[in-house]
Amino acid sequence: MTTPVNVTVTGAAGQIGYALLFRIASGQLLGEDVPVKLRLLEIPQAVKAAEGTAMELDDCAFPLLKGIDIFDNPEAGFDGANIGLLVGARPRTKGMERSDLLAANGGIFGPQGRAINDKAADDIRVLVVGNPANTNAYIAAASAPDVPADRFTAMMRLDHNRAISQLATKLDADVTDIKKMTVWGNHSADQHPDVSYTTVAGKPALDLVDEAWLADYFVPTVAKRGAAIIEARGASSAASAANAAIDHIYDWVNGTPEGDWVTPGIASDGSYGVPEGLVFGFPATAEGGEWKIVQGLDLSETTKAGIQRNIDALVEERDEIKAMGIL
Ligand code: NAX
Repeated sequence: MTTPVNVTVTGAAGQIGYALLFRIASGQLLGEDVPVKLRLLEIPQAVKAAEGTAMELDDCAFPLLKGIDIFDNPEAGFDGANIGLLVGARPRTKGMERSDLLAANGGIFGPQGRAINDKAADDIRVLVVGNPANTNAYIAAASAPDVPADRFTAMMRLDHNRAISQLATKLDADVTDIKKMTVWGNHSADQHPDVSYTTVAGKPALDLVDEAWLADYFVPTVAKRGAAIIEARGASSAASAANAAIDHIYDWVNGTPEGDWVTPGIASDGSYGVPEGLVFGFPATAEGGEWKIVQGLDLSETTKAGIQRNIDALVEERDEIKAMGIL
């Protein structure tokens, strides 16, 4: 039998964790013929709740689930990990300054990056979901000097899927007809959803929607969808976030479909003027377990401005964590 893949999930007792773990264990993360072992990492106060979730996972009798271990320290949690889903983070609470948020998350993602550096398997692939996801991924990557930086990614896929859904609804199209969507930048309200190269059943999206709809409805609706979900549900996106994490890792490992691309947050190689190392939403394909940024796109002035806005925001966060001595 194939050796099980070790999947470490942090924040396993949280609401995204609850929506994510059952799908991983059922084979949706890696494929329906790939056995998995789950390694749940939580803070000590939440270990009991994680044990409860593990009991429910046991009760599903998933054929592909070959073990569940629960940890409250990163070295043990990431020992032998092939995939790391970093979901647990310090949320912004009322009155919290951005510098406090960055410092608190630096205190989580720095040690987790070091543990990944020292303990994870050589083929480790990391997706950071916990916010601020792009900068948390940057911190984790910078704390793991022995792991190639391109193994640390941040989740932009929920934004990407939201953009596809909004466009499909507008045009009364099937989501599967929509190809080559892009959400540039940061998983924040600064993000720049972009349909410049998107096709809908083979036709350019730009021929089907007008600029006013894009600027006044599409971009703000996608960028502020997280807040709209909180307003409606009284809690932040959970199942859709878990779904996007599954999509991101599945495509990374198994490859993206021919003729399409998706949006991961990946370490910039300098493409499109994004400073090297910043973890940024790019149009990308995956092949052989590696993301490749789609090259050579001509960018409109609107897209260039959107990219620059995101560069500015992420550079500011990066410089702030450096000034605080987190890295
Ligand atoms: P919850 O508060 O339900 O769960 C978070 C869990 O993380 C808790 O069980 C907590 O004990 C655990 N945790 C905290 N610090 C930890 C540490 N150092 N090690 C291990 N576990 C730790 O939040 P949930 O709704 O699950 O959201 C998790 C994160 O995802 C948040 O940061 C949230 O902002 C972020 N999101 C990111 C999205 C994205 O697209 N990138 C979208 C959804 C979501 O908002």
